[in-house]
Amino acid sequence: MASANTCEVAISAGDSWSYSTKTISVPSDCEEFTVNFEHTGKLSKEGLGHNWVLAKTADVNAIAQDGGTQGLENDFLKQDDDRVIAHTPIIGGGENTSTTFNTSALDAKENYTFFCSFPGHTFMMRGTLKVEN
Ligand SMILES: [Cu+2]
Repeated sequence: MASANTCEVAISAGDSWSYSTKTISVPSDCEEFTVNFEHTGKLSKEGLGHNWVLAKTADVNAIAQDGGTQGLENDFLKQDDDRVIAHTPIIGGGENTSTTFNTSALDAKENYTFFCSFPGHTFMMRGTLKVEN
């Protein structure tokens, strides 16, 4: 059993289109994994909001395309999109949020990408999530 600290990660984004990290590793002995996400900038969520969305890499572009028209109130995601493994709400400067997901949803052989679904951010705000062996 891993210690609680290894089953979570802190990631942030400010008033630009990038995350503080490009790679997240999930230890294979974590049953759940928590992502603590902070917006370290000053701009509002309407102006330059960010979220953290996890999906299979192959699904990312379609999720972002479908979500782009869904509005801030839906976190720019299609509601109940079962391609989305986990996501936080969109937050603005000075706010923080988190999401916890069950690692049984992850396959060590699969490629996962985390991204921001705010329109215009998706292609720059991306990183890789992998399960450690
Ligand atoms: Cu963003």
